[in-house]
Amino acid sequence: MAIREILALTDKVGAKRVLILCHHNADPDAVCSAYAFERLLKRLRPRIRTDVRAPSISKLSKALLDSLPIKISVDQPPFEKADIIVMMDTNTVQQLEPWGSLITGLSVPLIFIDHHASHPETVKIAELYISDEEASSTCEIVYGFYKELGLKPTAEEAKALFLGISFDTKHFILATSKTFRIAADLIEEGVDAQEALSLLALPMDASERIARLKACQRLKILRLGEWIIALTHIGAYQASAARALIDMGAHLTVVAGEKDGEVQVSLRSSREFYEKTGIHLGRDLAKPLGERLRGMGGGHSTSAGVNGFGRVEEALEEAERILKENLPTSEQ
Ligand SMILES: [Mn+2]
Repeated sequence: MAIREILALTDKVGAKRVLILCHHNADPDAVCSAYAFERLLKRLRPRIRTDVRAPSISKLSKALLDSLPIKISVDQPPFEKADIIVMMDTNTVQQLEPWGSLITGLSVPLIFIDHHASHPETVKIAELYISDEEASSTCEIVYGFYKELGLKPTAEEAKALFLGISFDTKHFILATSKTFRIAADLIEEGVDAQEALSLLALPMDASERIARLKACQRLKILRLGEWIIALTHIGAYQASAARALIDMGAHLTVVAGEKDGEVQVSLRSSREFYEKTGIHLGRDLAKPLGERLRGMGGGHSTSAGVNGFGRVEEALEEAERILKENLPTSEQ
């Protein structure tokens, strides 16, 4: 029904120009669903001129744009020229800021295609609201359009759809049986799953790689009971280094950095550490550490940060002291 309703609307208003928008900081699902939808619309109504835009594009999406023939501009579109505006992966116009407020004032029919919980304000302003909360991604909904019409995506469209689905399902961790069926279809259309998934790893520049490696070089490893704690310092990329150390096997990591007498600390722990010890990094480590460093600290259960004053050595010593106060100290 869905794609037929969209076509009925474009035909009814005699649409010559269709503007397709992604939410701000457009993620791969938004970007890829916009691309596939644009291609499909062009195939069905070749005379329609399409224009795909986003107020901003995520770092990962930008990297994907290099390997797919997707053209998306971040310039403000000439809204008055559009006969229909289609919002992809978006459930409120606020997600289109700074363009959101401009869109609500228009008399152009608005179409929303999305898989998030539908929003009552959007229901009011939408001419057509295609929302499927069961769908893993907007790309899954767009693939449904092809199915509905008995069409097959081209190899490039299939690749884009596969990328959007992989991203939104966290590499299929959140996939349903339907998602796997669609993924299988797309692979049969020529998608190289291994290559596509590798594109979703954010490229890392040389300075970040070196920062991570130096953080390892300067590592102090501590055992508190059954827990392995990794403490280190690095001038930049503290959060990236902290994530890397958790991936390498530390249960908890403290990465400090210093600049002009100010010290910044990134804290990460494994889920297992939090569940077994009940130590909440934001509350039990970042907050007291922030106070001891005459600054502020806070965050989530397994991810937190501190900004304060002093030297990295001091920050790491204080963090160690707080951990020893909170954990059984059978240090080896
Ligand atoms: Mn999405």
